[in-house]
Amino acid sequence: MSEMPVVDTELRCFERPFTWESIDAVVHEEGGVILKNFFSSDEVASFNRDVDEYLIADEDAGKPRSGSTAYDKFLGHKTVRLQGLIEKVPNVAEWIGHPELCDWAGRTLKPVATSTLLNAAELIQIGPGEPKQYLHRDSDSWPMAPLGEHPLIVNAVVALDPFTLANGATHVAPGSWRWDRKRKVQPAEMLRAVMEPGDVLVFRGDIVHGGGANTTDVPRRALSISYCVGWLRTVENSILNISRERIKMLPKHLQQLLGYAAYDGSRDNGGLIGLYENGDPSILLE
Ligand SMILES: O=C(O)CCC(=O)C(=O)O
Ligand SMILES: [Fe+2]
Repeated sequence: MSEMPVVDTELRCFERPFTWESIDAVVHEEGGVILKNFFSSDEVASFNRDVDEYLIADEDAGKPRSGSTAYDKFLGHKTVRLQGLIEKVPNVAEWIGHPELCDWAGRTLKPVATSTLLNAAELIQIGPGEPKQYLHRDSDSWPMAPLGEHPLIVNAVVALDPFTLANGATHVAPGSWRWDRKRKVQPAEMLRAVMEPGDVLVFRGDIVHGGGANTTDVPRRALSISYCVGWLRTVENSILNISRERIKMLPKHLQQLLGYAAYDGSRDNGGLIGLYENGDPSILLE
């Protein structure tokens, strides 16, 4: 009989004062941690008010329409997903560009990239009756990319509602980037990210995870901010989703995160990519 791997029964939690060094080490080894009270209740309340306002104005917003039946099921027919968030919820720019989250992403991806892109910033509101999402790795978006010691993508899921076992708290399998892709997950290997609003689940995008079923009668809202290596095609096309006028108003590091920077691969004997007219696309923002 094969031996069952030993996993903790709960995801590790950190609360300020914490050191990013210890978080980096746990994320690298186990795959993810929860940062308690990372955003304040005032920040969450104000963010939620802006999202409510947007959703009231457009009841059909965020329905899956990928054109693929399987992918739409993955996105969730009872789930509201908003992209292009910087146009819809202005203050989200500060969360996406949060210096500590961006630095964490940059450090984690540094062994495999010299700069980072926003892969996607999505509001994910799992509605009542939504079944459990397919377990997946966010890195499955690039199925040809090998799983290795260092992830190509990292994700910060901010709880904007309480995350409970009943309303869809994210399922997470620590250590699972070390598994063969075909390996079936055992239920005992999955943990749940039970969180309070303002808590953030930070994780390597190559661990097996997925949104939970929402068996309650109210939605479960989250903001997922994923960052990837700067040489990858991103899930969300930020350059098309966010107008150049809006991007011009953002700080430089966010402009770069959204794609207005060439990727310089010369550190690794590579070239420059993402060019505009043979040069850096930031010229378009002048
Ligand atoms: O909403 C969640 O808890 C996770 C969703 C997720 O993993 C995804 O859509 O890629
Ligand atoms: Fe995911």
